[in-house]
Amino acid sequence: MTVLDNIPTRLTNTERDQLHAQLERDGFVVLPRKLPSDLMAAVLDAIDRISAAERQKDRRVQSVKVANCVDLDRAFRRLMLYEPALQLAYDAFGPMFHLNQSNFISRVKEADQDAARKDFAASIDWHADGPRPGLFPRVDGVMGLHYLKFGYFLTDLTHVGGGALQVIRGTHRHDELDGKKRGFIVNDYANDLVEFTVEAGSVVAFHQALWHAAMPNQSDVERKNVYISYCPTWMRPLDREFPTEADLAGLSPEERWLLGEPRPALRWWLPQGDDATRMNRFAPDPA
Ligand SMILES: O=C(O)CCC(=O)C(=O)O
Repeated sequence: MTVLDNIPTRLTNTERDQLHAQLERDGFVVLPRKLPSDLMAAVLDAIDRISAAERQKDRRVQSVKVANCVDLDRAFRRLMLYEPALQLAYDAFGPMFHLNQSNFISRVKEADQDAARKDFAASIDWHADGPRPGLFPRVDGVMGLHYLKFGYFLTDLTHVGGGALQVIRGTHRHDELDGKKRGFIVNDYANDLVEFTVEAGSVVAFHQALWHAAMPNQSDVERKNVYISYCPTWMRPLDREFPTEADLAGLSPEERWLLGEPRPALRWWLPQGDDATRMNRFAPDPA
């Protein structure tokens, strides 16, 4: 059992069964427990340091989005190893999964944002994740789960207009925006619209094909969050190249595995040695 702040974070087998069923039905779940506060503090500190450095480059107040953040600070690698996320990834993909993507966003109040910088770091309209989602293979006529994405919301979003993540329930089983490249109206889906106006420390997991969006932050609370996703080892990561042995110096066997340690081509597909057992601690507990 992992205990940080004396709070056990590991999911029970019953919880993981329920979450897995919910994920299949709705395309998303909110994890039952919040992030431990020491982990939150470490990640927030890293976000603030890196965002400050980015803003130094251009002193106009701006929202910041940084890809592949696991390579920038150990705090993000701790988050990459967050046990409940890896338990759910294990349930989705079995033992042969690794890191697909990591990024953080620090989203300032829209009114403070320079107009020239109103890009996808400032807000992002309705979409399903790609690359070009319609080209992913389908399973039984619907988009398969190719990666599972975790949103870690580190600042309060219970107030109105904070730029929270929104999703439309069940749309992982639809074509992206029902094929409406023009004329998509979110109110047509109002009954299934879910906005995560959650407390700091909340964690949301979702299917890559679920339609989602984040509107501009209209509040005074800077929205800070991290997205980390996992995919089978036979898929390449979305925002990084695989590391060399030198890049992995001093990292744990689990970190090496998730980051994609160098190995012969076939072993990305067929496990050898301890490949299929490296992530064993995230398997369901023995009955
Ligand atoms: O800004 C957000 O929270 C949404 C990010 C998003 O849509 C994405 O990562 O695909």
